Amino acid sequence: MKITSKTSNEISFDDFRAQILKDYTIAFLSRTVSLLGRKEVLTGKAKFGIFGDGKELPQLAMARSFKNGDFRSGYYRDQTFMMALGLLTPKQLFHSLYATTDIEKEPMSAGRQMGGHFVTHSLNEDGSWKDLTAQKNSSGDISCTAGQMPRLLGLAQASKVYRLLDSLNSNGFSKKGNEIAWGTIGNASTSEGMFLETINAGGVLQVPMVISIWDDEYGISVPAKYHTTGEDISKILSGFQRDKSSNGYELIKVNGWDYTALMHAYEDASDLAREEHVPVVIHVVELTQPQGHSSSGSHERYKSDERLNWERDNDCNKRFREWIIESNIASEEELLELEKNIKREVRIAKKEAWSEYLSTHKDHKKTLIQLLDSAAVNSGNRVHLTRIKNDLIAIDEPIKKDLATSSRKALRYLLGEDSQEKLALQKWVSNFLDDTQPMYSSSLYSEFPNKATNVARIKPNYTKGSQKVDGRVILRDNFDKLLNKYPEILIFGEDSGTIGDVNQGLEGLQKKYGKIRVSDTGIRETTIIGQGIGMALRGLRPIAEIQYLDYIFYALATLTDDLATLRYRTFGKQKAPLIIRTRGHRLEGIWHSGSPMGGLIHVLRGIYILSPRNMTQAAGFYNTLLKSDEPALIIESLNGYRLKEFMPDNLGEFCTPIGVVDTLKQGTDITLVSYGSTLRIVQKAAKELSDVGIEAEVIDAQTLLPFDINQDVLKSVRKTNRLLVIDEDVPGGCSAYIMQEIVEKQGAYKYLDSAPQTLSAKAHRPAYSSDGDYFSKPNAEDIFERVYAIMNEADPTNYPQLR
Ligand SMILES: Cc1ncc(C[n+]2csc(CCOP(=O)(O)OP(=O)(O)O)c2C)c(N)n1
Ligand SMILES: [Mg+2]
Repeated sequence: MKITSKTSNEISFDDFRAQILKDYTIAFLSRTVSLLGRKEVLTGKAKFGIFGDGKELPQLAMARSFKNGDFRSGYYRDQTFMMALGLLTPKQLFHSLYATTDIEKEPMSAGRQMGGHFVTHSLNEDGSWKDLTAQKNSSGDISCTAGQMPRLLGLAQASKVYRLLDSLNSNGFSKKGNEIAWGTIGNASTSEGMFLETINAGGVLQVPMVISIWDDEYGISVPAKYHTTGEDISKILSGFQRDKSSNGYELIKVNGWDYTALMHAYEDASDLAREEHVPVVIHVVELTQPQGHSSSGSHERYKSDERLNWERDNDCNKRFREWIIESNIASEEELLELEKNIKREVRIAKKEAWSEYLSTHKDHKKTLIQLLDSAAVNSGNRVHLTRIKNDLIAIDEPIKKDLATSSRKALRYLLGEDSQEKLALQKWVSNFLDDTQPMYSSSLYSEFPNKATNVARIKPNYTKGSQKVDGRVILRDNFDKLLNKYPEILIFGEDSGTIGDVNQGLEGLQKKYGKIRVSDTGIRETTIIGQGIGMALRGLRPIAEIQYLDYIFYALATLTDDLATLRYRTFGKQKAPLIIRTRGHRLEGIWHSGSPMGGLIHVLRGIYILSPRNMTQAAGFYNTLLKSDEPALIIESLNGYRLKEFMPDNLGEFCTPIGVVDTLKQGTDITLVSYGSTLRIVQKAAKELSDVGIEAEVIDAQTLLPFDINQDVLKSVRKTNRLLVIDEDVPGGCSAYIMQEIVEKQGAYKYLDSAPQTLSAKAHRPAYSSDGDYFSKPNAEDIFERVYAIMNEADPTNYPQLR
């Protein structure tokens, strides 16, 4: 391990001085924002504040070595870094504290994220990529500690892929793979599994990432001895240090108050990572947290007087300032003047941001007061309407909620009355809500013309000579076509490379396309997904394999916190069109169930969830997704790889539409909706029902998120007037979601002659073996009997009781 503490003497003194004063300006500016920002929370103007105080100096060093095309994947302490690169102004930071919903004013998330979550824009207004090599990039932060780590791995890996794959067009994404992915993480968060998993994977993959650990010896109130063995994370990581005989990391430890040592540490790390693609950890120690963790409480509660005194003396800005004066770079008076100006600048920024935040609300308030005034004049409820109006007048600094509440409550007092003024108020409320809701709800999925749900169906073509083959062969040959057609596709996962996945869906493809494009990974689901997210953020088209559906839970945090929220939390300014491939449905055993769809569809809103019944449908989904740019999870049917299907002629071309159901059997008596492998059992039961005169219509939901956007199930229920949803998830799981979609959203309740029902698996995880499956999940007899019971209730004469 290197301990760095050299002094820079490579540039002229004037340049050196100018650089230092510029850095001091940013450090002081950032600190002033932190101090004033916290006050905004304490006075109630902002809801929550978390700032970068105490961590300013190392971030200036990181910013100095950060180049165009580089990416940051960090956490909430990094405001100084963002300011140093011109990616964040004090005014924008105040806008983020207030949650201004205008993306121009609050470019981090248009008010969706708390302050301290940093983002740059990767996409143009029309959704197309910006030139990421011409700007400095920050992937969108999330609040979850260490959640930034898995994606960091992928951001770094993208450089490696762009450097090694000559065939790839890297325009706008990379210049020969010379970009570094810079990670930041707090000392306490290095205890998270995600951190350690990422460190190991980064060492194996040898990718250009520089991870800074901001070590202030605390995680909120909890001191290092509870977080870190031996209280020293770089000591722990020393086993990852590279040496002559093996790859690994370069580890650097540096004091967070030592300006020149920091500059050198970052220059060294940058050279090594950028040129040689060696990952580096910089452990920045002796940092402080002058205002305590966040606006939620003060640190005097948990730090000793001794520690508090030490922090005061060793505050990195204070020591930087002392060093500037001692080294005769600037005098005390010069610095005082500089500081005075900065304080004024920040106060102005704060004031302007608050007034801009309020201005549209105040305009609305004015209009609304006039409308309430007019509506009151001839109303029988004049007194009440005037009270609402006066209450609104009394709110000096209204938020949108105040406007919505008063106007909507006022309408209740106009019930039964008829006037132009009432109409005007009604119209205002509707317009206000229609305009405001998207500020909080847009961009969960793509809203651009190339969104996945706009990709049209292209049917698989068959000719007379079409052969029946194992389903996995269709998938394999389709992946072959796709790898050939899209050089930016990379497929990776456990056993995906050499053996071509555990079910041979990628057989022979590593040989054909090389070890970069079709690769094996370690057993580490979280960072497999992180690799995918990071690479997708940089223009590649990763297909990340999770070997079996039940093991996706190891990666669930990264999927739900990071991938699913990405487009939403960045207000549509970043995208990661990652495809996750896995297999499941009707497996046997507690950890091989293949069934837990309910959990997934609820926590993964923002990702499409597709459950193809066979390999042709699955291949069609891959083809569809690659024409678009949205993330999706595809769950192939494990027990379908060896079932025979006709081989289509147009591999790589045919497209299974997303959000469109398939009717597999026509019927008149009842609509049966199911998906995945359970569908085959439903089809079997439907045949047996036919034998007793019950004609069931069988519909494959096929895509769960989104479900049936053309409302075809409704058309079926209008015909059959009965509905049964069947799946292998727990009671109240995915089947309840499908039921809500059909009965409530599509309005099928109007056409039902029998109570709509669900038939799901038992509440426990499924038992092992064929009998375990039979008694855990709906079987053909269960389905037959449930349908028969519905018919018996409706028409006992023709369908007498079975048992
Ligand atoms: C997964 C997760 N667990 C808990 C939290 C709550 N939390 C927020 S910050 C924090 C402490 C982090 O300490 P450290 O990593 O040392 O960073 P510092 O704030 O000291 O810079 C905790 C526990 C969280 N945001 N995410
Ligand atoms: Mg800490």
